[in-house]
Amino acid sequence: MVAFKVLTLGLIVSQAYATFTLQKPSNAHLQGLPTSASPSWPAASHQLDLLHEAALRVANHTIGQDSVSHNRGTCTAKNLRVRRDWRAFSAPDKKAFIKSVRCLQQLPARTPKHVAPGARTRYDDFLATHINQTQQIHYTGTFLAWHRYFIFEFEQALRSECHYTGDYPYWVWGADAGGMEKSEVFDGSNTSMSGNGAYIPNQKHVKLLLGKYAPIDLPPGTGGGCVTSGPFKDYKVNMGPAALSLPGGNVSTSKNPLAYNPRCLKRSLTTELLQRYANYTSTVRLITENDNVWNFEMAMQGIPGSGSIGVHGGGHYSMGGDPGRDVYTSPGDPAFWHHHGMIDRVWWIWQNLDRKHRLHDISGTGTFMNNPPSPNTTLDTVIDIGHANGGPIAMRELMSTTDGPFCYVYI
Ligand SMILES: *[C@@H]1O[C@H](CO)[C@@H](O)[C@H](O)[C@H]1NC(C)=O
Ligand SMILES: *[C@@H]1O[C@H](CO)[C@@H](O)[C@H](O)[C@H]1NC(C)=O
Ligand SMILES: *[C@@H]1O[C@H](CO)[C@@H](O)[C@H](O)[C@H]1NC(C)=O
Ligand SMILES: *[C@@H]1O[C@H](CO)[C@@H](O)[C@H](O)[C@H]1NC(C)=O
Ligand SMILES: *[C@@H]1O[C@H](CO)[C@@H](O)[C@H](O)[C@H]1NC(C)=O
Ligand SMILES: *[C@@H]1O[C@H](CO)[C@@H](O)[C@H](O)[C@H]1NC(C)=O
Ligand SMILES: [Cu+2]
Repeated sequence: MVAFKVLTLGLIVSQAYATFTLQKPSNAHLQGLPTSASPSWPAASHQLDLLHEAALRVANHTIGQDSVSHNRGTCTAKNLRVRRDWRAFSAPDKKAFIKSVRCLQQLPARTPKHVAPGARTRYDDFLATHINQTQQIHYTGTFLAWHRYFIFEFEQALRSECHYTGDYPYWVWGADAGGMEKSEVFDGSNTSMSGNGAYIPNQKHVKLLLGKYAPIDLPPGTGGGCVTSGPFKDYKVNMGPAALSLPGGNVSTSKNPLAYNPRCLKRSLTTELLQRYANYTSTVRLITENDNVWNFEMAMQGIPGSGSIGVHGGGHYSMGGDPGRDVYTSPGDPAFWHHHGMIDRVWWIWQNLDRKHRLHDISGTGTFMNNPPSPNTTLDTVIDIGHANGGPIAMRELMSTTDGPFCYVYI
């Protein structure tokens, strides 16, 4: 068994150093494009579309031209895949995606019992890997590329083991900042990723402990119990919790988060968190106001001490419940894949708006806020996703979505 340090987000960052400065971006390459975010959500939504279109033009134009991967040249316009907004999926498209996720949740695990006794399904192989590596893949130099590879290999498993032939989805946070209950991802219909949890009255607020920093107060949301409808009503989260923030301020942990602990999927949809941290304006700000990857990845995850949990934390915690409020166990919520599709899309937009400087930009080390200290992440750093899928792979293969193992763009 792996020695486990089960810590809350707060305890891990308690020794975090660093003062952060925002640099003035050099926007020469963004001619005619927004260079700052509009405070109006509809206007910012339009800005996001413009930034996306510009990124897509560049990405389409540079297919096959990347030069760092060993796989150079295997991605062409012919085998290019696209990733799409969940709202652009037809009902049959949505059902096909959902069906393949449910299929992975029924296939037997590959992870050996002695490695993760709770991993019962192929879906759990991904969950076990994320629990196991949480402290090496968040607030690290590998954060963006690791999750790019992780969701790509999940997509590969859907295709090769569950006959999925559709596109990979992303969740546009800003579109749901007016009410998550109406979201096509969370409305509880048969074409959603299931909806809210059963309503539990009088829930106290959640407090995210941030070590020496003031705790961040999160409202409790509109659900709290098990999801009551939709495709994942009977799905069981098999592992965790590892560091689950509970209403009232406690954190729930288990002695071995990889042990078998089947329980319902709980949610407590919290629109207020999307409004605060992941609205259209904050998404456009993230893209336009950060000119190096350190600032970008820190703003995305929330700069410790700033009071922000970023679009990344905003999306995760807005699902609420269990495992949505547990950084380690978050892939146990099947909407994880839509959320991280959007995370990858935002990185892809940011990269393509200044490919020359940003495609291979890496900053950070191999440990959560460099605690304990570890070497800088570089293009040569090798990551792996354990028994989930794929094999060990160098960061250099993961920087472009049309190079290395990848061949996709966002539309
Ligand atoms: C880029 O390629 C995608 C996929 O082939 C296509 O759907 C899209 O229209 C293209 N967009 C631009 C701006 O070239
Ligand atoms: C967790 O990581 C360690 C070290 O890389 C590895 O030996 C172990 O098999 C991993 N466990 C899981 C569940 O992937
Ligand atoms: C949703 O699926 C359930 C279970 O398969 C079924 O009973 C129900 O009629 C479906 N509802 C709609 C609106 O399709
Ligand atoms: C928090 O945990 C403590 C100790 O286990 C317990 O006494 C208390 O009731 C818990 N508080 C809440 C709000 O669950
Ligand atoms: C949108 O998000 C930003 C955080 O990035 C926040 O400062 C702002 O208040 C939010 N907008 C609204 C209208 O809530
Ligand atoms: C690691 O990265 C930091 C920040 O970019 C840099 O100051 C430092 O010199 C690097 N360390 C090594 C050993 O390259
Ligand atoms: Cu993660």
